[in-house]
Amino acid sequence: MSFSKSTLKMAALGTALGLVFSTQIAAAKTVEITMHAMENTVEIDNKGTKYAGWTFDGKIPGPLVRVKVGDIVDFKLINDKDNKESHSMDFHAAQVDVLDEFSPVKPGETKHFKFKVKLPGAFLYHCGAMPMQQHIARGMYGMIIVDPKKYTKKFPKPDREYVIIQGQLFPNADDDKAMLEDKGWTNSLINGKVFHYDPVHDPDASIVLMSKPGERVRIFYGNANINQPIAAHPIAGIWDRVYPDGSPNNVLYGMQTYGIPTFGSAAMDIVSPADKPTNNAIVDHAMRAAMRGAITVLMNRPDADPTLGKGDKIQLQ
Ligand SMILES: [Cu+2]
Repeated sequence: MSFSKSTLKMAALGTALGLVFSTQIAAAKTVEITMHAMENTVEIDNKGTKYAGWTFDGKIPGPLVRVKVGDIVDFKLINDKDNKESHSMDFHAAQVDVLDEFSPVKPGETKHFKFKVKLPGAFLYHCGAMPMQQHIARGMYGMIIVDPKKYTKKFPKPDREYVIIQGQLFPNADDDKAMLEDKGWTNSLINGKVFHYDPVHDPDASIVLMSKPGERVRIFYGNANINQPIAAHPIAGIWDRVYPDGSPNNVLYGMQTYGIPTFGSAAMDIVSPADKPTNNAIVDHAMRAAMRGAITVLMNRPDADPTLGKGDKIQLQ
């Protein structure tokens, strides 16, 4: 028995490629993420009203994913076998093949794919299974923040960070045709709940965003509406800087209101006066959204909870 020259050559080439490949993998950090597509009941307001949601990992929004430029995301989507629907994952931070990585996964099946994050920003992710507007409206969205390798003068490290993802509540969860036309929605959802962080408009609200006077607070604001843009404004303040799509490469200064398109985002910095306690209300200044739940209170006071807006308290539940 003997190996032909070409077989040996192939084997040698394979070894060489293997070495190059493993060196590349070793240089980048691989971040393993597993999510379950779930068809589960969620609470869509502060008093616990139930809704037939479709979710990533059981909540609206899905888990906050945070990686750094250059990392490799090793992702598994498990569609639980008791589900009725196919689901999928569309990461806006990925540059892949819509017909491959983002394709629908049947109940009981798992999709596994990897991608390298090449650009910094605050990207949304969502289910792309049809009817897509229904999978989004019922709650299948979230954010992946891709941090730059370094903070800079143009994009300084903030003192606190918060994620706000705004969506819409369609009480009739089965009417995907109405959803498509924005018919029948009753409320705006902020991280899955009406007036989630606004005790001024909802006495049942128990959480607010907090900072100390003078701190730089960075709001990563994502738009998970079906069709409507968001007019993001900090009442009683001015955005010190706005980074469209959360990218350090895009910077605007001194903005009153910034428009965020559907399934786009912005990172927006607010710095409150350092000499006194104040409050801001971060609103979607489109009144149809604000009055239906899209108001978030940011309290700036010396005794602000030091744990809020850091670590795992960035997307508050
Ligand atoms: Cu889905």
